[in-house]
Amino acid sequence: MFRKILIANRGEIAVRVMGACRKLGIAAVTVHSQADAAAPHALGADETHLIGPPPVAQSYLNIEEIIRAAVKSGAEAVHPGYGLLAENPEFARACERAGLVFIGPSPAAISSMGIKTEARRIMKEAGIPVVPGSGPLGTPEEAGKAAREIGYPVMIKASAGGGGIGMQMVEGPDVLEKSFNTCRARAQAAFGNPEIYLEKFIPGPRHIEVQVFADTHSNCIHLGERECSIQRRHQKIIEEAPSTLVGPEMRSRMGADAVRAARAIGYVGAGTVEFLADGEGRYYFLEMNTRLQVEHPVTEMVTGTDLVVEQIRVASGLPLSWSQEDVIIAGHALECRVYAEDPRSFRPSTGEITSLEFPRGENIRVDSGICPGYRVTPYYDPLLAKIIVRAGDRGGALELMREALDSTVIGGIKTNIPLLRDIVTHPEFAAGRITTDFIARHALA
Ligand code: MV4
Repeated sequence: MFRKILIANRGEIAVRVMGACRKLGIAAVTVHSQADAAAPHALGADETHLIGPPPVAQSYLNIEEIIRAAVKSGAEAVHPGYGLLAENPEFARACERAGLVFIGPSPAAISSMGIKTEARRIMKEAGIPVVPGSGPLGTPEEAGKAAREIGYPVMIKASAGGGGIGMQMVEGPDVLEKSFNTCRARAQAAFGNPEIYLEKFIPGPRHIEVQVFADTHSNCIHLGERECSIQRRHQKIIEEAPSTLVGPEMRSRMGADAVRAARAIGYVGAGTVEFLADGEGRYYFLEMNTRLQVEHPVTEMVTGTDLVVEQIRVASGLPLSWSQEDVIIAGHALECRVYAEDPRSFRPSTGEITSLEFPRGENIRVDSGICPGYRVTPYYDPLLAKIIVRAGDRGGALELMREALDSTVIGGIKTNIPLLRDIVTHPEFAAGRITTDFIARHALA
């Protein structure tokens, strides 16, 4: 087992990974920018290194500086968290070159899933249902031909995108060329890669993702699904496990498909296979995330696992701690993401945290990256904390979440807690009638 790990991230996830290191008796080294010298992930580490000025391009995305800190500290492995460098194959390769174990899959696995047309091709070949659609498209004429075959409406998406960034719905052939050019220009600007492709538009879909885990001894299992359909501008707000849409039969089919997807790319570590479900029992592969997800705690709560501890064990070469039969989904878990934003305008809110109180209780977990006196700046993701609850059933979890939200105090900045409260107390949400347009449909934003 490793003696020292460097955490190449910040905020709540850096703190979360530190907790797993503590459990395993591993020293945790963190990195911080000038804006984060007083952040919990810097103050709470066994050792922390200043890596640069506030902007991420000069600090948390500065591969050279992070590798330098890792080597200097004598760390044997690097945990990337999520976002930032977590799905950057260059970073995984730079770790390898420096003799550091990257806690995650191989650079090749990261690369193949980063290009969505490549991911779709691989999964289709592996026999996994993918959204009907095209390969990479070069010209509007090619796109027109593909769209006619698929049938309108269609979605145009960026190959290098993901998470809905840059995608556009196209109702019919008269607007296809315009959308094609817009999407292509946006893809080039956002990802430096103009490649785009088409998918059939799936109306009123649900976003359901399956947690998978593989080790270096050819074992691969799934840990059930998470429902992530409550989103705003492709930003998830509330996640839960299990999904109200998924029964035992669908779970084992989706789980088997997700495991097949992971095996198809020789996956190692924690991964997530995203599906779009149409509400009639059909589901389609959308993309695979080759990292630990923000919402991993809901899976941990219903399976009684620690996915970060397992990531570290697997990276050190140990076999998986569980077989498929060991994974039992019990009860219901919900996660609310607390963002630093104005609950009406959704504009980011910045300032010093003047007071802070989080709920406590046996079935309540709070993963947070802030403390009183910390200054929230506009440089980083506005996620402040995640409130996670568990109960025997969904109704109990909803009730406990409302109580947890009501006993949370964050002073000095604005947060989205009022919006979260509106959602968890909404009768339609309680009834499980969740769709991807829930917030807009119920005029909560
Ligand atoms: C779609 C879709 C309909 N048809 N693809 C948005 C986030 C990204 N993961 C994919 N997204 C979508 N892709 C096809 N072919 C509708 C969405 C979508 C969505 C999906 C899941 C959860 C919330 C959503 C909100 C808007 C659109």
